[in-house]
Amino acid sequence: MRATAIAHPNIALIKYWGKRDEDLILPVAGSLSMTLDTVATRTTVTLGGERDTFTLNGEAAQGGSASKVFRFLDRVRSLAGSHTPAAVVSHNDAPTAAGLASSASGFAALALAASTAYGLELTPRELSRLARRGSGSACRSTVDRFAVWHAGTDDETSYAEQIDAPDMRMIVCEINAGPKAVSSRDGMLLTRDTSPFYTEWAPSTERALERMIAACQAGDFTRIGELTELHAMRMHALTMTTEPPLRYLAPASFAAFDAIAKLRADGVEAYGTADAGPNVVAISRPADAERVAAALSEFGKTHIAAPGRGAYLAADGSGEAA
Ligand code: 2P0
Repeated sequence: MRATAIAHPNIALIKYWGKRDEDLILPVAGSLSMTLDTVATRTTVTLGGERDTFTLNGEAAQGGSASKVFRFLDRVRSLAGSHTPAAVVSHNDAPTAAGLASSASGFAALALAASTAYGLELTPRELSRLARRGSGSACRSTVDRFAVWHAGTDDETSYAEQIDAPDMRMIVCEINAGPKAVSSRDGMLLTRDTSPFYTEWAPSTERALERMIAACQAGDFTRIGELTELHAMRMHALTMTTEPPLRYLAPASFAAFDAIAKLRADGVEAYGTADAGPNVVAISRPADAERVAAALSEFGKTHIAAPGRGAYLAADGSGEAA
């Protein structure tokens, strides 16, 4: 009747950008990510009450974010054969300060807390598929350490599972660049509808993913890094060809990529990536992370993340989110 789950964001090395099905949230291509051990979303779902409620960071949520959560609860109830409303109480460690999208950790935690509260016993694959329906990238935050999201062709075949990769660190650099960019969801639609390069994006991403999987299996950090930066640049190049152009990277983002290249020239292996915003995330071997963080600190607040756990239930089973 009540469950609390914790989940962390993930950052993709091969990016998800574009859907083949908006309702099922099936991507046009697979992707691969690291789940972070920093920044948590903690969510408690309690069954009962007159109607669904959603409290985020101590305030009753309204509008779009609340209706997304309520639609998600409807989906869980239809799986469980229940009509009971629920109270969702969620706390995000650093909703904006970390500069990390909260939808991945948010829906991964909600999928686990809600499915548990409604008495569903989901397999890891089923949990990943359920999280995907809330937000595509959330399916990867149900997985420990490194996840590959198989694009699949339908609801059953589109899920994330663990993949081995060498230990590494992500250095998150929060670059403050003013007004908020277009959301990923809207940006993906604009790209599909207006970029002349969109048709080549999906097959080239699948090829990049195959190469990335091979590099992970070979434990080849250098290759992983090269492919990571290449694929991030391709995603940003693609968004810049929409009408009107979507430019997520700021001048300081490019300066951070230059600093990463300079580190490499100086013998420190670091590689950069960036999501749908100006923040830059570098990857490095564990021993180099502090040096990379120092080099990026002039562009914004930085923190270092190691591979972390996929969504998990709170140990005591109670511990309601604040
Ligand atoms: C990724 N992003 O692979 C890419 C890179 C943003 C840039 O996954 O519409 O918030 O909820 O499925 O999951 C952001 O996409 O989008 C994302 P929806 P989501 O991390």
